[in-house]
Amino acid sequence: MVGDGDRQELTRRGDVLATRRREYDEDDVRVRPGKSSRPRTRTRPRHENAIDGFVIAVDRGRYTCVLPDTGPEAPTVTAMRARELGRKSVVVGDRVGLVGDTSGAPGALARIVRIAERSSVLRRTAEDDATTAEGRLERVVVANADQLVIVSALADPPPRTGFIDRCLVAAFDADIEPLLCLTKADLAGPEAVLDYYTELELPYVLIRPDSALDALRALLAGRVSVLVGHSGVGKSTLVNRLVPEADRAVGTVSAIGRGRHTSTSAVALRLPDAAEGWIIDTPGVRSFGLAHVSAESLLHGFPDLVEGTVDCPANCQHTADEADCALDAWVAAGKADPRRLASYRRLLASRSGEGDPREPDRNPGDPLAGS
Ligand SMILES: Nc1nc2c(ncn2[C@@H]2O[C@H](COP(=O)(O)OP(=O)(O)OP(=O)(O)O)[C@@H](O)[C@H]2O)c(=O)[nH]1
Ligand SMILES: [Mg+2]
Repeated sequence: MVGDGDRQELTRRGDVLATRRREYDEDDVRVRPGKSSRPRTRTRPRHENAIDGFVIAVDRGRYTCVLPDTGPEAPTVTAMRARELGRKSVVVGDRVGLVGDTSGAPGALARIVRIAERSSVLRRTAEDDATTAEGRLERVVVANADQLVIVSALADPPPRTGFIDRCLVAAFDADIEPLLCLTKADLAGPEAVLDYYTELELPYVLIRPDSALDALRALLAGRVSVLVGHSGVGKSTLVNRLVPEADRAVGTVSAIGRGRHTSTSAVALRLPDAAEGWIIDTPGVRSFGLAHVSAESLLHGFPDLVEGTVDCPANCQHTADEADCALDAWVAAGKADPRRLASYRRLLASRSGEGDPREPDRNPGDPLAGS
């Protein structure tokens, strides 16, 4: 039996809970109930006081941020994540809300209380195969990039169009504009690679140690660009040329054309002068897994093939064993390079768990084809 007095007491408690519940925002949904019995409202940072920051580096739970409208001389702000962010990851390129000590003084620590909606998210998976746990392990490489600079050396290590194709798929999937950056043009010519992409009208730049970088600088100005590529292709070397004070460590390439994974984390660097842009150096990757991209979306990375699928039967999977896939006729008619179709089909196959996507010899007739 609940007496009147008790009922009032219950109602009052209910009101208090309801009020508290209304004060929570969507971030609280992800918070696991803490062991502490203190009301969470009291420990929550005051979001309305948060100031904007841009994450330029992440290192063992510490986030280096710059504040907008501050010049290159302004101190950076070191921050940690507020507990209430839950499992949301903060990555380089994120625009965040900061509270606490944002002075940038030595030892000062701010807190990230908010992650702004991302205009783009570049992801990659460890493997292609979405049917295995490792395959599904997904990493956000960077947030809010507007340009994906696919860096490939023309030699040492040799170019791999399979890898470039994967990056193109990731770029189209994330709605980030691709730019092909062919380095070490002093060691080999770009003809073979450019020939492969003839149908694509892919913007590209050629880099040699003594080349002027004006064309590249113009393409980077005013944008957030992220460099991706195998280890040893010269990403950090390029960043050091673009941003002389960057001082990024540069590695050597072994006799068999393998880089040494010199860079170990992504870092955003402000482009000098009036360029108003950012360039993000990333660690070299062995592969660019695409398990997070649907089979349907894979095709968007192959704009030269898209039109060829118009005559395909309904539900055509476009694989090599689809007898009526119209892509074979499309390529036979010279509308696209047969190597591009082979590359697309290799990706389709590796997504469904067939074969090792990183195995460069899957197409022995085509030395460029590895990924
Ligand atoms: N010949 C030649 N060598 C280059 C060029 N660019 C870079 N290198 C050399 O390539 C090697 C690797 O360069 P890095 O800049 O460390 O390569 P990275 O892509 O940052 O490698 P990771 O950090 O391991 O991913 C260094 O020995 C550079 O001197 C180039 O245009 N021509
Ligand atoms: Mg590097």
